[in-house]
Amino acid sequence: MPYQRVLLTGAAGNLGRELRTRLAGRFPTLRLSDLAEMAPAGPGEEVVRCDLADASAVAELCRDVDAILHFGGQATEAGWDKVLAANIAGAINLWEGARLAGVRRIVFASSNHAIGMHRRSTTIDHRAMAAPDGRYGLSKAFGEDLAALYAYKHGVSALCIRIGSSFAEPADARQLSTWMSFADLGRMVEVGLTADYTYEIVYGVSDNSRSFWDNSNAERLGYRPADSADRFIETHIGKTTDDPIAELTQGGTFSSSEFSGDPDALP
Ligand code: NAI
Ligand code: 15L
Repeated sequence: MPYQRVLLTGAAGNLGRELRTRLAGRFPTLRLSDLAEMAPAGPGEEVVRCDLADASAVAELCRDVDAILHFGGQATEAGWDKVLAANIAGAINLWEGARLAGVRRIVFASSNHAIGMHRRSTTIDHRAMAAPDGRYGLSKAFGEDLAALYAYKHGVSALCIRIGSSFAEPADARQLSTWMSFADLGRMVEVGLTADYTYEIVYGVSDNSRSFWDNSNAERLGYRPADSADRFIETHIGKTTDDPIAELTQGGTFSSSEFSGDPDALP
């Protein structure tokens, strides 16, 4: 059944602005939301400012929506107060608002930092255990479990995209493994909206030969990345950090920040 109204959270952010452009005209109505100011509504758009931490405002935001692209929230490591409000309370409010409004599907911008403590030398797939590399990563692992609860118990299907590094170009040697082009992000979101599934985890990554991840689950669902970080290998290869924990782990400096554990114990 086609979607009449799709909600995009985080619409003022880097990826939200990309998706807004790519999704223009794709649905009868695209409802755009963020805490921050957004460009005024164009044809087929609604713009609603809303704090994800405000449960009643989020419930209202979800009304008359068929599907949600949840990209809003704290997007890097931060203190518990920010992570708790934007990503944990915010996610609870969003999924509960979705359930109350009869939303059928949520495509969730999870992060590689949900599994960031895994070693780079281990190629992991969507079944790997969570190994968050900080408070932010933990909030994404929580969001994935919350999505499973609402998918299996309440019928709100969910695709959790563990996005690697989605920027215009890879910025360093690590991103030769983790980079996802904006166009491939758009392709993955399209899979999230249209494929037949109840609950799935995939990696948000382009077709990088140096990827840390086996993304066969995304391919099974229909994802066909067209870009690759490989054309930037010459630019970044060898430009590693002098941070051994960052170099050892998939999460990089998110993992090494505040690290006080045993490197030999890492998964
Ligand atoms: P961003 O920081 O540019 O965008 C996030 C947006 O969320 C901002 O516009 C911000 O105002 C909004 N926001 C923050 N707290 C909010 C709240 N309490 N209520 C409502 N809105 C709030 O980040 P970016 O790069 O666009 O990322 C988008 C999503 O994708 C985030 O959830 C991030 O965790 C996830 N992600 C992004 C990656 C990337 O490489 N860009 C990698 C992995 C995950
Ligand atoms: C993320 O989750 C962040 O949102 C983004 O800013 C990058 O740091 C990315 O991960 C990454 O791991 O490169």
